Amino acid sequence: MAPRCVPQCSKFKWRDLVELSGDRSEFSQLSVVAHIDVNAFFAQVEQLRLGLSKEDPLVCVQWSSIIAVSYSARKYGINRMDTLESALSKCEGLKVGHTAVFKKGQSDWSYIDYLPSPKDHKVSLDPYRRESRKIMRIFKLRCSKVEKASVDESFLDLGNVVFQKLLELFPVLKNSLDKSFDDYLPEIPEELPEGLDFKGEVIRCPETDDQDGLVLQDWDDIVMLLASMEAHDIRKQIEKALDYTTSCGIGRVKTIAKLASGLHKPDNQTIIRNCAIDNFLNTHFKFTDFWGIGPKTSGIIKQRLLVPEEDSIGYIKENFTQEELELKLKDPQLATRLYQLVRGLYQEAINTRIDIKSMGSNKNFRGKSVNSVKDLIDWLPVFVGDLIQRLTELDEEQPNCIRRPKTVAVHLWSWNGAYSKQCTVPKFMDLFKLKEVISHEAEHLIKTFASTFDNSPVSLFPLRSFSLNLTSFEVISSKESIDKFVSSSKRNREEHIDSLFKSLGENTKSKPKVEIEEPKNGNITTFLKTRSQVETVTIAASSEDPQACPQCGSHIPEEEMVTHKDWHYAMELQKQLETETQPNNQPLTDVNYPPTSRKKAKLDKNQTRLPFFK
Ligand code: DCP
Ligand code: CA
Repeated sequence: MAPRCVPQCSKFKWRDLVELSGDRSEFSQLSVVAHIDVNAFFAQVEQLRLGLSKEDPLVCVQWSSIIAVSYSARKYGINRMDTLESALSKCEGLKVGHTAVFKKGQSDWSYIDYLPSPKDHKVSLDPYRRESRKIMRIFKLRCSKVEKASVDESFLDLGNVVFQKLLELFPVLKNSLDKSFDDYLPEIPEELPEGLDFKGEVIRCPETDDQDGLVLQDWDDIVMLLASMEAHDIRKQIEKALDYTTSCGIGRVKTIAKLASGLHKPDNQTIIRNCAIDNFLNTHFKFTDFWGIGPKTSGIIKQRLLVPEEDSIGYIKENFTQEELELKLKDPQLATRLYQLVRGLYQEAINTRIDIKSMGSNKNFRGKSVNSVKDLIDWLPVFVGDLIQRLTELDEEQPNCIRRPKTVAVHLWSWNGAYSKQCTVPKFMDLFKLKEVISHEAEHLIKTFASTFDNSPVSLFPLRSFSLNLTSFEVISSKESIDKFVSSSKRNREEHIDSLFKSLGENTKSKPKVEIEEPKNGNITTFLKTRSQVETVTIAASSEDPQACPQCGSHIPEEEMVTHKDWHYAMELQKQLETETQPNNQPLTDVNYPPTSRKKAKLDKNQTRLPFFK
């Protein structure tokens, strides 16, 4: 039954409405956010890859562990805790899709038509990330602000699009040229325009809804109704274009939308009007269900507020003012957050940028499968390939904000302990160059480190686990997009490096004839001699002279350090070229940089007239 309008004097001002159209619409009093989560994500990807229907029960596995269960398989009582064996015993016709894998020694993943062994394979999640990016593209076409929360979850700020719809559909809003920001909005009309109705499951509000159905009283109810139609449309577009079903929650803030999206799964959406927030939270959740309240924080809250197991949200809401929460919790920030969370008022920004700080590729090894330096180095292409793939994705996702790591680190876990070693790398824009440098540095770090065990009674092998990490990511602005070799404003150095990489790509043993300018105070002989003692030099140098080069120990003025380090790189690469046969890699093309995204008009707080009707 369509909802009825029972207009009340609006609680909202024109300012609230106008803010819905701006850059920070998620902070408007009329804000509306959707959380969309793909159903049994990896299982749906595997179902499509294998040409199966949604009715075919399927599990996605990693070795013999189940990592995703299709909804048709869930009907047989299969869940992630099952082993593959127990799942097969619950459902005879169960289909099994194994994730894609890298094979030892190879930098590209593939699907193989047998159950791969973890002994010589590593799982690749790249296929799922690719599908995730396709979904993201649709979100971004439909909505100006999208936050990727995980591989299959996103928050969409629907404020802007709902604002447009409000103006299109409600003349009472459009024809109010003489209003000021601090005037209250008019009452909602008594009749909704034709065709408007909620899409999905609407949580009831005991105070306003009655036996005849849902009641709309103010503009926030209409905002939610329009948002539900929009979210439904976006989800159906995803299903039509990509064949994935999703679940969705719609509410005033991210935490409410997130909790709501899990309520009706699969392929459905749940709408929480502001008037229904209390009923929704009290009926279905505890305060520990809120996103961002981890075990440690919840422990503190439980202990200091003596929260009962049942109705914890209602208890906190009814028994503590904000000041009392501050006094009891002794943490004003947490007190404010909790106060707002239990009322569904906790407004958070929709973060459209991924602020990556580090990236790792790791693997646990079985038995004695990695029993020597050579065994480990044979695995390197897999780790490097995995990381370069993810850097490529990062560039694609945020072409205006290219990030590169400053540091490469290797972490090795043997039966005797855990060890780490790291070094800095130049921030190459060109991922082909970066790939070569990472491979080279990782190999060098491993060899240097393993050599310290040469005369030791303790053995590094067999290795239990290994991780290659890229850390200290920094944004390279489009202005700075030329590799560091250029930023040192020494063109000959750039040409030199380019020629080095060209020869790497051409699989030639010929030595490029290049002149390298010797940096001030630099000493190549010292460097080459101390090459295997990089770490020792770093520690010794840094304790005595903060401006010592970590590689050769020479004192270098701060402003010349980058140039100096670049020089080391050039020397290293040249040395490597002289001694090794290089793989036949073709250089990747550089990433493109589209112009900055379109700007939206900001609401000027001093402005008193409404700009959008002009
Ligand atoms: N995943 C995983 N290991 C886990 C949890 C999840 O590899 N322990 C992967 C597989 C999932 C995907 O992440 O498909 C998304 O995780 P979700 O928690 O969203 O679970 P699903 O999408 O599989 O199911 P649901 O429909 O309940 O969201
Ligand atoms: Ca999911």
